[in-house]
Amino acid sequence: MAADSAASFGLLHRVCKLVVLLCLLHISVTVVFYVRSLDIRFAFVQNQQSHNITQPNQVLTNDFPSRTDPKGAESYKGAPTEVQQRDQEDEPKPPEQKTEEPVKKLEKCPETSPLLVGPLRVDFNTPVDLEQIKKENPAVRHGGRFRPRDCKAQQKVAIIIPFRKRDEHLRYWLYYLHPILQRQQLDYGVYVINQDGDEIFNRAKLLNVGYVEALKEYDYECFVFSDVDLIPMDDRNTYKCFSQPRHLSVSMDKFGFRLPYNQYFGGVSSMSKDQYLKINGFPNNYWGWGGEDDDIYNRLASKGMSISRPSGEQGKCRMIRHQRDKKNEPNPQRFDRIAHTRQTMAKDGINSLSYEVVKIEKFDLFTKITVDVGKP
Ligand SMILES: *[C@@H]1O[C@H](CO)[C@@H](O)[C@H](O)[C@H]1NC(C)=O
Ligand SMILES: [Mn+2]
Repeated sequence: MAADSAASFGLLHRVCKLVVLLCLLHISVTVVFYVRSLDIRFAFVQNQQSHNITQPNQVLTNDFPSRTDPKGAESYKGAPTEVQQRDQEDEPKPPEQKTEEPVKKLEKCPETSPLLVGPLRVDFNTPVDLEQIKKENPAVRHGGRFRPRDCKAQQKVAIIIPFRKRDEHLRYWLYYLHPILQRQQLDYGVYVINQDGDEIFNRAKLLNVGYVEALKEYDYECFVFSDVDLIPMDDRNTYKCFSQPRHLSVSMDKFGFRLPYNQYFGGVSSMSKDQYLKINGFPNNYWGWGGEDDDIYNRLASKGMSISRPSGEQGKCRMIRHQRDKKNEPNPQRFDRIAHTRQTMAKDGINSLSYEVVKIEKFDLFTKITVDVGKP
């Protein structure tokens, strides 16, 4: 009997010890997780990006084509002519230095341009040619520069387009965007940053180059980074900067007019000089397709910035369908890279950018800067 109870007491003792130990373990694990909760949340965000689960939604809403406002389509042709005629009168072909001078004696343009028309018809069925676009946009000056005649623009905007062998897309971009940007009353310039050679493509590095090269030419305060194949379907989606970095291509037809995921920052975005410098610009070492936009998002988030976006309605846009480019294969290192943005961003960015300008060409509707960005 005595031996029995001694044995069960011993067992109880051991069970109690085990329970206490488990409690301690539980508490320490809880504490560790609590302390690292920020990191975990961050990793979760990256996880969402790396999965990239959402596939392009092929379903187009039925009401999409009829959404086009006929009035909008009409004034689309009509609105700019007023601007054009005035410009033709006194400035046949101004030397481009003129743009560098500060605009004097002009009132600031209103916060919201009165020239906007709203939804636009966008399609890629009829080819467009540069001569035609030039004729339709006589107020656009050499090198793809424009500023409103009757008021001082709210912002000086450089539009940076990473590019290689997409001339047809560029023509559509110029055809649709020049009238829109003029109606938005921006003081803007269009910079096509053309990657020289046939090495693997580096979108983010080209964007960095565009930032530096545009600033050499004019005192830009805002930078819009746009893929060449994305066209906004509403001119109320103003290509300017906001108090937070802006994501403009928020509802692409390619993704069923939805954001593919909350942290998505690809396609078309804008940043002020300050915002851009705060994150040390963009990464230079994403060669090939994908991830560089997620890296940029991580940079912004790690500096405590948030993303500003237009409404889904105003943020609609269309992507010109195309095959995947040669020499722009998905980058197998991208998942690993975006997992370490916070560790790498201070060393990799505008402060480590190196490239060589091969050629600068001023066309009527844009400035083309061909650069050697090297290879991995
Ligand atoms: C995920 O997909 C988006 C949309 O196509 C793309 O922009 C982004 O770079 C992709 N990210 C990764 C890590 O592949
Ligand atoms: Mn594309």
